[in-house]
Amino acid sequence: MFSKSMKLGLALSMCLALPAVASAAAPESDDPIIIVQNNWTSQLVLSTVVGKVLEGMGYTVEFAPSDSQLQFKAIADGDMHFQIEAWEGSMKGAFEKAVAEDGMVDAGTHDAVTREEWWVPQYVVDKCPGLPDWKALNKCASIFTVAETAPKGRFVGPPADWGKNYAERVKALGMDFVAINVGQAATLWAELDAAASKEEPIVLFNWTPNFIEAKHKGMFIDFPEPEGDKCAKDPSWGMNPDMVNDCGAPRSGWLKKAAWKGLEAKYPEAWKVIKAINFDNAQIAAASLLVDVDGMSTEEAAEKWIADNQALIAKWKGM
Ligand code: TMO
Repeated sequence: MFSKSMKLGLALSMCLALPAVASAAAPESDDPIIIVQNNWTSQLVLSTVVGKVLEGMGYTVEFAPSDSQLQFKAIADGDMHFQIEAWEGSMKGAFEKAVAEDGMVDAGTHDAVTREEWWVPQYVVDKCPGLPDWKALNKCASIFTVAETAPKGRFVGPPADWGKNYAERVKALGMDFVAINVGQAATLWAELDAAASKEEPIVLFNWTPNFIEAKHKGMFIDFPEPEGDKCAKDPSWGMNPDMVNDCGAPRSGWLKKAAWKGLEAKYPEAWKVIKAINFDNAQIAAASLLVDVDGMSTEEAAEKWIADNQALIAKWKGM
């Protein structure tokens, strides 16, 4: 048996030998931490990055795919534990409702400034004078016509779960467009590549930070700017007095983290890491570029991103 002082000495030397103060007490529970995954590249890569970091601290991690609107209620209920990329343009309504009504925790805002909006490649700007103003775009609607939308123009819209009702915006603003949603993000880029190779007009949903900036020049369309919740909730606001959604998405949107309220008490060291995570635009764009331009798998991209960001990750861990 050890004497009291020997035990103390042993305990002290063990403490000194531990490299990471932040992970000294983890894992507080072997129950899995369930990380939400959505259907766009940066979210998939960065959620995998965070999962690997938590695994490295000794936690058991599971990933659960979720719809980007329904996820917030699931997080509030503790069925899933956190989300690393909640975007204002497409998720503000569902996010804020889950905080206000269901007790979901707003786990902080990243430095990244985001935008999700109709977007045209640069060569379209020459074919349609007056861009990026939405009224100028609308005057050119006919150059975006396809058989499916004739005589109106086609807006290549996002997968349905990215929240915005673009058909409603088109109606509220009286635009000569039909919104045709894609099933998955990859279809957006396939449509863009196909159009760009022939310099055919296209207007599609895009966002920033994203990998696209590195591959195609272009610009977002400027719609009337929303003012708080008024455009989404008050029909009398904006140029259409009878309808909501007569505006665009915010031009400088937030990017937030969302968490289950029980996370802090059950996994305190993991919570500190999640609180500390703060992505900027370049870090998010890099994550998507590794997959969508360099052709890596999500797993490979996560490993590469971790290797490229060692100092940052050490900071998350309080090292
Ligand atoms: C939800 N997203 C960032 C793809 O627009």
